[in-house]
Amino acid sequence: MRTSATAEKPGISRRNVLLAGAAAGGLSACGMRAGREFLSTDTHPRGYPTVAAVEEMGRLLEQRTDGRLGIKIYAGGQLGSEQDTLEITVFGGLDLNRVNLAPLNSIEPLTTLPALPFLFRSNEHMRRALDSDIGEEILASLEPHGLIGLCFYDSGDRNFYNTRRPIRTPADMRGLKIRVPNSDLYVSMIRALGADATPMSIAEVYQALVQGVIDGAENNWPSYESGRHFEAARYYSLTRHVIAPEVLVMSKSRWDKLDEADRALVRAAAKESVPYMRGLWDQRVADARTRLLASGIEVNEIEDTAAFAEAMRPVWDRYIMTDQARRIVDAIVAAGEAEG
Ligand code: GTR
Repeated sequence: MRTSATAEKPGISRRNVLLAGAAAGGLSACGMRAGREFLSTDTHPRGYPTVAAVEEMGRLLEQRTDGRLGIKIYAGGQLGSEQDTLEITVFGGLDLNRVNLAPLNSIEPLTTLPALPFLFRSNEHMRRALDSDIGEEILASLEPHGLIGLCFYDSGDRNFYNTRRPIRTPADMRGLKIRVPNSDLYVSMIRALGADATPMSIAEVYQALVQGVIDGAENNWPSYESGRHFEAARYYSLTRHVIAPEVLVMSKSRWDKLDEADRALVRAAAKESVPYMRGLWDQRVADARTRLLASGIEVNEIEDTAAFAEAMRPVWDRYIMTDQARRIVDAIVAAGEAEG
């Protein structure tokens, strides 16, 4: 289990080269890469909105090509962490990958911007900003890294949960060991609140909570529920500090082998899966919230979210380093102000 406070830098480890080989070779040996069935992976299990959205995209592709194109999904993190499967995707061992923005942060700096703390005012604000040219610009920034950004999906708001106490003010965070995704941006956010950041894959969080390796983590209602983290960490505090999206990427090596017509089909099916996902997402958040409240967890609203925003604000300066980044952040903020 990784417990260092700095997120692991990208790089192609020997282990991941082996994993990539196993994924590409092993899956093709089983005949699963026959035809044009794209292989996709997701850390979430079947039934989770991100998985259902990619299934919908596959259904659209099959329908529009009489079964010539389709998608096979390895759900539930069975092929490894998001960081590992991203490397496999870059190598071409996987065709599609649905990840959070966090594991892309160390690959492409522009992906940190939508994950800046207290940037989006609401889910609506995020949807509107990323449906515009800004979203396309961030997706396109992945191409030099061997990935084609196809679309963003919802991830709702991330809140802190822990085994010790309700978080009401930034001072309540002091000294807590908080798991974060493998991203320096998240490490910086936690440190800005005076807590200790522990990057690790989401698959390890439940055990780490139970064993007391960490005191808490942060995530949206559906992930807090589906990872069963609520069983170990009963205090869920609605800081809503990040409203960053999920993203669906395709391996550029696979993309380069598609002709123009198939690329257009893939792009269109991905875009059309977005409104479908949004409907499922809103329902899933409401259902997860209802079930979690009924399970007896202790939930608290934050009276003064500005205190958290202020404490985390220095993180913005650290990650807005270029004119392009400043322009994107300004445009996102303006889209929120237009919302009123
Ligand atoms: C979830 C997200 C996952 C994963 C996870 C995490 O909200 O859907 O893709 O990134 O958070 O915290 O690792």
